[in-house]
Amino acid sequence: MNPVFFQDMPPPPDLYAVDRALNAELRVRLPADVAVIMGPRFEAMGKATTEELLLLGDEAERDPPRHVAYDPWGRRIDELRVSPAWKSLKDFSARHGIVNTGYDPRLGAHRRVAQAAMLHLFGASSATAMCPLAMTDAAARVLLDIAPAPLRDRLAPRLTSTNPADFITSGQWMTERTGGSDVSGTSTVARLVKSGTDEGDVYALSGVKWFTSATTSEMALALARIETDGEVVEGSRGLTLFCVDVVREPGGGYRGISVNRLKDKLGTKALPTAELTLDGVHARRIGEVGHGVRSVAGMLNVTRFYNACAASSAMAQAVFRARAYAWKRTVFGLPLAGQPLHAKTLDAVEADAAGALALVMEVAHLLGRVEEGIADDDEKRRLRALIPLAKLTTGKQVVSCVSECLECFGGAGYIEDTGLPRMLRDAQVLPIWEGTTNVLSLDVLRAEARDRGFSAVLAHLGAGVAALSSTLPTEQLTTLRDTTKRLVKAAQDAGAMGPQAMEERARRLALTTGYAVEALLLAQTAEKLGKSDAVQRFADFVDHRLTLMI
Ligand code: UCC
Repeated sequence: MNPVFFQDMPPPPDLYAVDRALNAELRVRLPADVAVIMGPRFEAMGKATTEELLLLGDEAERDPPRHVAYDPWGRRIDELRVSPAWKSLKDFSARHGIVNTGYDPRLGAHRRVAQAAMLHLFGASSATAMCPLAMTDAAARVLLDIAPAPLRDRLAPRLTSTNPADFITSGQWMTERTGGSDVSGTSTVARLVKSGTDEGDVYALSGVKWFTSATTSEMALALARIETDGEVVEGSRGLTLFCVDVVREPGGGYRGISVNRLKDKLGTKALPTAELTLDGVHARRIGEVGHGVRSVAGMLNVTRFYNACAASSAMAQAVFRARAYAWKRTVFGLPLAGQPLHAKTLDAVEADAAGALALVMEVAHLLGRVEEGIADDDEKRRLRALIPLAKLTTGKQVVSCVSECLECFGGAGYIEDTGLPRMLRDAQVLPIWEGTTNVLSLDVLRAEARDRGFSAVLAHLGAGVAALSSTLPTEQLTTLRDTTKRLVKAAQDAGAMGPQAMEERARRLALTTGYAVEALLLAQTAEKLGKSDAVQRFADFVDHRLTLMI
């Protein structure tokens, strides 16, 4: 035996090459003409995650942003100093068309599926550069949908550009000290400066924004309360959506904005997240006065979709790192991968990641159809409920899955310079921002009350499960059928008991629905492909998420 033993870390995985669940999704979801366009781009992105992107991400994490409030002579400059790698990540994402893919007319209704695959490859290696891209994509969506044409035409092409010299990113300034979930307490006021300009009415915004992620962006969408003759309308019905151009003054500092401080966060260290004081910064109104929440909903739908993509990406990355390690690591005379209990654990987390990806892809499929204008009413209603369901379900999955994968490394999973603990810290933000598990469970109830969205998801689930063939493994098929029956009954019982009972049960109903839909999607893919690994993922997923402990 070698007297000196050193364990090597396996190289990071190229998910395009190793992730069989991704491969299966692309095969069943993308038609040949779209696959021809996207194939080389997926390949390039997969390769980049083991080379260029890997280096940029690590460098951005090593050199986190700093806030320099004053210059040596006491002038307020408010510089947010980010690493060169962080800037290169922005260029990289423009060149690879991360946002642009969601707007590429050549991809038709498949654009969001293609984009979800890009995000699945990119996200976990991006040092959270995916966060500004989520907000950028969301801002483009809102501008295209509701902004005055000249404003839309000035900004949307830049937000979706593939040219790094043109590409800009957007922030999202909603959260104030009164809360991120309940925006009704927003105290930022907007005072009219000039009405009737080409790009819309200009207002001056004043207030404190408590969380502004990606504060180095060139623009932001912000909620504020219009003040007329010193009066405002309280509550969320008094909110309006604005588009802020973030402008640097020639002598330093931002025009009408000061940076109070950068947040000291648990993770997402490369991402500058700041507290800002707005002091009369100019902004254009977009959307109707007093309909800020409804105007911002289109933005939330896109950022929540990205959030779910980030979760599936982190899960897959963690799983395939743990798998690669299990082949390298020998204990008790055998590679870990050859030990039954460890192998079973890896199968379970791989199936969990596959389930999350399947749900992401279903949302992407529906989102693409809605944006292309070809979705029917049932698809629109399902999408309305599936977005919060996907965000909340994958947000819970990613934390437990990444934690399990770290455990697969033993003590090394707890050691900073292996890079593994960072994955867990970064995963923990995903159930929090863009709506916590509880807030999104309540949003599912809102989707039901207004659009019968939850009913549409349950009806689709019931019909899908009933149509599954008995060629799938009997035990797991029976478990999925039983779960679906119990879920539908629990939803009906809660509905009959009234609003309070419904709220109390919203989280359990939402999570059970999320897992059941994932199981159904895995089963449908297994049936379509008839491949043993896809069937096994369905069975492992049901055992992991739907079967009681014993
Ligand atoms: O900003 C943050 C950090 C940024 C980081 C970005 C990361 C991106 C991901 C990165 C991936 C790597 S964190 C802040 C996040 N904050 C939130 O997500 C807000 C969470 N809270 C909610 O979602 C609440 O449910 C609220 C704020 C929407 C509730 O407000 P209201 O005023 O009580 O809402 P209402 O009255 O129920 O709804 C007002 C209108 C209604 O339409 P109308 O006016 O026609 O009756 C609703 O139907 O808005 C509509 N609406 C929606 N429509 C509300 N929510 C939605 C929705 N989700 N979709 C469609």
